[in-house]
Amino acid sequence: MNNDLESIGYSDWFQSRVDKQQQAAHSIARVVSVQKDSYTISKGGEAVFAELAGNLLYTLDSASEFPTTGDWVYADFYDDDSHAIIYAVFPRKTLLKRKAAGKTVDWQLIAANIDVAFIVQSLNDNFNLRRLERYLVMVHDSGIEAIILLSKSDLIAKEKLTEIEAKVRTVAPNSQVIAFSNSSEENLTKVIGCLKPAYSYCLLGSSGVGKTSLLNRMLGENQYQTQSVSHKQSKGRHTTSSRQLVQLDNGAIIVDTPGMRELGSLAVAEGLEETFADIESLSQQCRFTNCSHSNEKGCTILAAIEQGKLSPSRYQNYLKMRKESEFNQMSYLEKRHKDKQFGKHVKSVMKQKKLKKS
Ligand SMILES: Nc1nc2c(ncn2[C@@H]2O[C@H](COP(=O)(O)OP(=O)(O)OP(=O)(O)O)[C@@H](O)[C@H]2O)c(=O)[nH]1
Ligand SMILES: [Mg+2]
Ligand SMILES: [Zn+2]
Repeated sequence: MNNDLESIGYSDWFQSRVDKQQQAAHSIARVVSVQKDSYTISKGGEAVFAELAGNLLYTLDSASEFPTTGDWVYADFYDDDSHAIIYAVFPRKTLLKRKAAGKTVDWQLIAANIDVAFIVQSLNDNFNLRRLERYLVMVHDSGIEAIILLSKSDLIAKEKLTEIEAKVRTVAPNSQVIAFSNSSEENLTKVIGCLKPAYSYCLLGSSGVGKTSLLNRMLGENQYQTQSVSHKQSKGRHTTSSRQLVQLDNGAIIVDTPGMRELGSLAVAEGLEETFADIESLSQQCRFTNCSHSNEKGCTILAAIEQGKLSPSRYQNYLKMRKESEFNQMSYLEKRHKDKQFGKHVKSVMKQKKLKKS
């Protein structure tokens, strides 16, 4: 395998899915950033300006098929690698996406082929267990490992911190949780110690929690712009507005993302199962297989809530997300069905036209 590509995350997973024909015709590269109609891509060195081949543009039929930050692509490089054309996109190992607001069915892509997501909440004012659960569901659904970072530990008292950490462990028993501070540098080396060469990471979390500040700390210089929360509120916009892959000195690859006001709707059956494994397993022990967990005898969920083993708000949040996810999955399938029928309709109209002509 090519060492330069490996250094930016290429692995056996991608190698075993390589398209022999594409590989023979083109180079392999990774999408570093996405602009409106163009990209920058890299073979391990400098990022190069790239555009989509007309042919590819023509065959992509939904927004989620377009290349996104972190994608592997087949491309041709021209003029001493000063620009490039993208011909095809590799299968994705993981994909972070959220449903765009509104009634559209399409997804807004956040990043592809991320191995580990840092979910950041600030300890002073952004901390919220229910929101954390939403992020966990999204990350787990993509098959990505989650590390929970509680930022701005300099702003709260030790006892309060211990209390919050304990709460976080109840909603994410299998994830690493680190409280840290960009300002006092508390636990900063511990956070940086999570980063492994050639692994891809992303920073997720609300605006103002300190994602970009952390990236700057990781880089050891203030390369990217950060902004105080109050200043942001007066301007009403996020400081970070683009997503790009950044390689650190130790070889880890990281994507900073603009803070998301809301995660959008979910359609995430698998993510729910993993994030709420405790509830899923409790519900399998109810006396009745069709238990609605509302008033039945022998309901293990109601019993767990009664005994204080399951927090009612955690259970409520689970129900809310499950409902939302079921609804979105259904409407998605329905939309696909409609699209197919529309396709058939177009075909039959074309056929009739042809018949009339002949
Ligand atoms: N006290 C304290 N302030 C911090 C810490 N980390 C970041 N800040 C401040 O919080 C503000 C927001 O930080 P950013 O790094 O811009 O936040 P962000 O998550 O990148 O925000 P968006 O790009 O809008 O999503 C800045 O004023 C930072 O100086 C910290 O650990 N402690
Ligand atoms: Mg930022
Ligand atoms: Zn039950």
